[in-house]
Order: sequence, then C-alpha cells, then structure tokens
Amino acid sequence: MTITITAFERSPDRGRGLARDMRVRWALEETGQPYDVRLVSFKAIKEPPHLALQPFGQIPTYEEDDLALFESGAIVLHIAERHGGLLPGDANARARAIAWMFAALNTVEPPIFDRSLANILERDEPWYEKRLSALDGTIRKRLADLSRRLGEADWLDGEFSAGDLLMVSVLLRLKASSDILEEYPNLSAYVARGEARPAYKRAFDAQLAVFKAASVG
Ligand SMILES: N[C@@H](CCC(=O)N[C@@H](CS)C(=O)NCC(=O)O)C(=O)O
Repeated sequence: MTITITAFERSPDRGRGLARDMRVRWALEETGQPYDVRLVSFKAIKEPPHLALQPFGQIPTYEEDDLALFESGAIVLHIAERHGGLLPGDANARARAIAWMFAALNTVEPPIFDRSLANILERDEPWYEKRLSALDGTIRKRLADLSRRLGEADWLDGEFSAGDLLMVSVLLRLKASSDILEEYPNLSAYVARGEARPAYKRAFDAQLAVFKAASVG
C-alpha cells in the first residue's frame, strides 16, 4: 500500500506550512504512515488528470491503492479512522473529536481564510478596511468562544486528536498574518503545543524542503 498525496511544487506560502497538504502530512506523520508526494503546478491542477482526482482543481489529493480522495478534512478523517493515534477508541469521545474536526473547518476556518484572501485580493479596494474589521470581529468572536471552551486544558477534548490537528492548522494561518491569536494566551499556547509535536515538525520540514529545492532549482 503506497500513499501518494499532492502538494504545490512552488507553494505561494513560501514553505510556511500554510498550504493544506501540511495537515495531511501531519496526520500521516502522527499515525506513522509513509507517503509519497507528487508535486504539481498551478497549471496542472486545472487540467483533466488532476481534475479527475480533485474536481475543484486544488491540492491536496490522496491516493492509496484504488482509493482516491480530495478535501483535506476528509483525507485527515480517513487517515484517522484507518490508523491509531488520532481518534479515541470510545465511541462518544470519537464522535466529539470528529465534531471538533468539523468545527475547525466549518466554523473557525472560514473567516480566517476569508481574511487571508482579502489581504491578498482586496487590499487596494475602497472597502478593504471595513471588510477587514468585520472579518476580525467574526474571528475574535470565534476565538473568544474557543478560548473559553479550551480553558486550561492541553487539547480540546482529552487526548490530542484529529480535531486538534485541524484546529491548530487553521489557527496557524491566522498566526501567520495577524496578531489576533496573541490576544488569547491559552490559544497561543495551544497552537505552540501543536507545533512542538515531533510529527508536526517532520511534516513542516518536509514541506519546507520542497520550497527550498524549488528555490534552488
Ligand atoms: N476545502 C479544500 C480546499 C483546498 C484548497 O483551497 N487548496 C488550495 C491550496 S491550500 C489550492 O489548491 N488552491 C488553488 C486553487 O484553488 O486554485 C480542502 O480542504 O482540501
């Protein structure tokens, strides 16, 4: 069984670990699964062979024997369900960990992602400041609620889970472009705990190596 994922040959984040292959790499590292990476260009992801794997022309994708998957959340869930280490054994705790995965991607990521997009695409627009301030308001609301729920705990619900992996991944995007996360010291410490995990570091180094190799080449 060989697992192959796709990642950008030249990631626009310049190796800062913000592209969504990072969360898949991290899940594979947490569960000790070896994997190959097929590097793709922005042009190639819009062409038929890649579109057959990812209908929206994006990375990451995941291939394993005759299974092909897209959507980073679905891929992380698949990895977590097949291999130990990312979901609790108890059925209710497992369901709660999966709820945190959805919360990360459905509730917390959207305003954070919209903010990073506005930063790139709308910076020169007359509405930019107003839009940024509205997005920051939504993000602060989400973070305040998350911070209250996390409290002094290390992870969102007991042991580290795929829910934490996705939540930390999402918060890292915010940390890369804003100081908002620092307003919530327990969330900053939560993200730092995620980044300190050996599996995170291995995944980060692997994606950074791709960027460095592309810069030399
Ligand atoms: N919801 C998708 C989003 C995937 C996504 O936005 N990928 C970005 C890189 S992080 C991409 O491929 N962007 C290129 C494009 O959309 O053209 C997932 O989680 O997999």
